[in-house]
Amino acid sequence: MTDTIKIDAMTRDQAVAELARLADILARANAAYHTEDAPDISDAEYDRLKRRNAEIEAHFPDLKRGDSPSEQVGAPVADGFSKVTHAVAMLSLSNAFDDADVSEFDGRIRKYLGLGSDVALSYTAEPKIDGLSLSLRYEDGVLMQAATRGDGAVGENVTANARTIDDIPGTLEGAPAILEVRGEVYMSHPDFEALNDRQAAAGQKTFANPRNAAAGSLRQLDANITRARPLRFFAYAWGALSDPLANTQMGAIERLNTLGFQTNPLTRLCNGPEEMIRHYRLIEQERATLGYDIDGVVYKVNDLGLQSRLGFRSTTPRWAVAHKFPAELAWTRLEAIDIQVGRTGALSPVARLTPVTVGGVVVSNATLHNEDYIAGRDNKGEQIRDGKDIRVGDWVQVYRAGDVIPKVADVDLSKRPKDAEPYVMPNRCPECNSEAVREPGDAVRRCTGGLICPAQAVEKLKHFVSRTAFDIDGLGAKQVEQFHGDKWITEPADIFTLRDRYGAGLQQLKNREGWGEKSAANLFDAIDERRNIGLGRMIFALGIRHVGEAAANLLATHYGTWDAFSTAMRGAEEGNEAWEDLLSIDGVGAVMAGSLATTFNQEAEIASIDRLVAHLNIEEAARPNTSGSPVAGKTVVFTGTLEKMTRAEAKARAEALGAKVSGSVSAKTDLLVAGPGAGSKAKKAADLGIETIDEDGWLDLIGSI
Ligand code: 9MJ
Repeated sequence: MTDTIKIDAMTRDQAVAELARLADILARANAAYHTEDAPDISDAEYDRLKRRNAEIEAHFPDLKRGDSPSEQVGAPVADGFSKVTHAVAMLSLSNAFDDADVSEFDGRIRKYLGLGSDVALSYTAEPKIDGLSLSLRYEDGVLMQAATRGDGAVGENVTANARTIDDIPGTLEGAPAILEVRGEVYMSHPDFEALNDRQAAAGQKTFANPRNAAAGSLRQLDANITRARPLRFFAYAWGALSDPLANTQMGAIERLNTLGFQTNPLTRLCNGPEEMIRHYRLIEQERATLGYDIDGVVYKVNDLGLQSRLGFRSTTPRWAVAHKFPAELAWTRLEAIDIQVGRTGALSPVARLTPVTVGGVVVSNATLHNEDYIAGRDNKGEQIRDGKDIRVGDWVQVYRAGDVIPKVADVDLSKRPKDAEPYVMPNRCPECNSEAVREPGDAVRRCTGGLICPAQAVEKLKHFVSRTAFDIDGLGAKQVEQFHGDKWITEPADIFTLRDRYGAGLQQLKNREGWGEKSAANLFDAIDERRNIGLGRMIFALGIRHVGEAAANLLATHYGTWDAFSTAMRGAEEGNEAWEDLLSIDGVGAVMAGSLATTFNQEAEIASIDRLVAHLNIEEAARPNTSGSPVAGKTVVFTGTLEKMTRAEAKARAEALGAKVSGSVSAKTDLLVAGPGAGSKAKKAADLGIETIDEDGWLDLIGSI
């Protein structure tokens, strides 16, 4: 037993194990003492163990744990969790909504890998648990850290809480030295009902659904509360690994199960879309009796070698997809159509509904998309809903899938009031009365007020501070609206001068209604913290049309620095070199490029962006880890026929290794990879004296022949 080992004689491995054991005993003792009022060890023994823990930490300072008992004085720190940067990003999944999407997923994969339809390709299919994902880091078989997904790159350190979950082993036998296990924390239906009953009986808040209950329970600052909540965990994936778990997804899941994790018993190996869809139907049938919430079925390419060739798009793996269950539906009356003005000036019609419960949630608003949608046409002018239009007073069918905004799907013409009139979209902005026009090819009518439209300005600001953009603690949509209303903040740059203008003097934030000394100081500090910002977040935060989070990250990785990005955007003009370079990014098309170029050519916009940038330190984008890559920073051109990989795969792999892939040979080209049939490009490269190799030479060079 490690308790008897003298600290002077301890090996590092013994110290790791003993620190884990002490953390566990002391956390349990704390729980027993604080929440259950039933101490399970004597005070003297508690003090002795705590001392022993501190002495081991003094001997091995680098082994001190994230959740060290020395840092805990009865209860954990009260103002939030520390942040954890995931060693391997925690990804989300792309979605499939019908059978055709599943076949397309298989088709995409075959195309990417260059596999004909005659080649066997198997997939795992497993229920998609509706909980919250968690990453567990084990070092030498000892649980060292548990982190929530957060934004995928940085999550919250919830180690002390994860230790209270029975399905999460504290130690593992025979695991790789480094092993990050990923899976879902969830709450079963009976446990959820019982928890809500207890909460109600104690006069405390109840939870709307098991997912919220699980999230609320895991994210407790006091691990003793988490301990009293019946959370469970299914393992289904992994992050950093020192040795592979297996050669296949199925083998890896079985290995995780052998190591002591719960894995889902409905996981099956399927040979192709037909079997996948059959298993989906079976899981759908069993859904109601499983005893926990699932919201679809996840398919993953079984061969891990192929998974690694397929790699990732910016936020989702190419080798997996979530086949969602159909949305929940309900009928209700459309009371009114209101117009909301978005940050890009888009006029969006919103349905105001007689409140109705859809899948356990009360819905009173739904999106109506745009005027064509209301009229019964899609964006190509073709009929939807058999061409039925939507009118105020109609009975409409509302649906919601997962967390998305509810939508109006259908209308019941038999219940239409006699005096109902076709809806007419306003041709003036309801907020600033500027003309609202619809450009050819745009599905949306837009306010032309630009920066003078208060609705656009406030929506831009809300987007700027949103969770996936600047994410400033204490500055949400509500606060931004108030500050904008009082002209304290009219553009993003104003946020960063708030302390100078309202931190002291006659008019002060702390004297505003709803604010006090502490909350004002906290806000100023939270703003200061965000003066350092990642390039991807910065680009996304600008709210440029067509530039979503994934695209912003692609741009950040491509350009690396704010200077490189903004210089390129200011110089981009259709057809020139900067424009072509922008289009060479996989995932950037002409529409997005046009939107970026337009934004960076408007004087008022540029001036506003420059005022903002002056307050910031924009961090360089994390490049893919290309240390040791023989092609990092090189410009590579592929030409001719590739036989062992498709062009898309070759490009994605070269980019992952830090190379830039170009479509044409020029003096800037470092390397030409020429397959059979290479023509003018090979000749030009020879003329320019550019190194040329064949496909095997390329695979040899990047170390994967
Ligand atoms: C859930 N939620 O059950 C994944 N998931 O794999 C399963 N999520 C996943 N797999 C890679 N079964 C990213 C997410």
